Amino acid sequence: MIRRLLLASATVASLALTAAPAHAIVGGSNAPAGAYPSIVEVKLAKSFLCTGTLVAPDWILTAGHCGSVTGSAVATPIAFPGPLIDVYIGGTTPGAGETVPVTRAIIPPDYLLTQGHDVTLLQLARPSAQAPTKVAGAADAGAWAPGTVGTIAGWGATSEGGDTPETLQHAQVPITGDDYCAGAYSAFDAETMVCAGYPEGGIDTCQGDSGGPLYGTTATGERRVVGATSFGEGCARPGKPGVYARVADTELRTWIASVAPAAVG
Ligand code: 4AZ
Repeated sequence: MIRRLLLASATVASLALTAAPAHAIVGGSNAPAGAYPSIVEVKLAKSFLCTGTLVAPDWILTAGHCGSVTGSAVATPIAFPGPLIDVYIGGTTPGAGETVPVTRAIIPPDYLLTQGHDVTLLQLARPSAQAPTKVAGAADAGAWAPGTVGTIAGWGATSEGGDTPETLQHAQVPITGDDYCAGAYSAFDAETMVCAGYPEGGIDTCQGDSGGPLYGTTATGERRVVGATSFGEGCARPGKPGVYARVADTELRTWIASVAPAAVG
């Protein structure tokens, strides 16, 4: 399991020195302006890049390892102070999205205990003017059933170990079965993780896409968030699908609803 955040010994002070080069989606294409009003570029301590989704007017969903000061090296619910988190909402070029101050980052208490629960909620000081995309509800399970094609979007590297893009990237990937993902990753947990990708690889999330959306479509054609980019072995490798926090299923959706009721439904 690789969450290459390079925050191993991170203190906030050392972050600026140790942060990884910002690395998008592999195998994607430029997103048209305005196509994803809810996509968020998340910058931690001015240097370290994640992606997120505006899930309610004043709440952004991102990865647990993006909100935690120790990153993925030592999972902890100690969150980054809000003022060290910059967010750019709904843009398609770097730094161009709407900026709104972050009040605080909230990490699920279970993030400490297990390898799952890789989510963080960022509370905004005021509502964003962009249109949020809510987390899918219990009635929307078809939106992320195995074989269903979801949409990934993000600001991360466009090749494994490569550079970040000048334009927001997006692509489509099929959601895999849980057994398939368990075979690919020994740490797979079917309550808090869901995988997506082609068996032959080629299209995937990558470093810097962490926390960003895996979007699904409801039976009535509405976009909903079904996953938050979490980890994977490399990017777009055959047999190694991307792993996403399973935000629309009971365990994580219940926590999200308890913190930000407006984010689900
Ligand atoms: C990362 O390092 C990362 N291929 C995110 C997603 C994937 C791999 C790595 C999935 O943030």
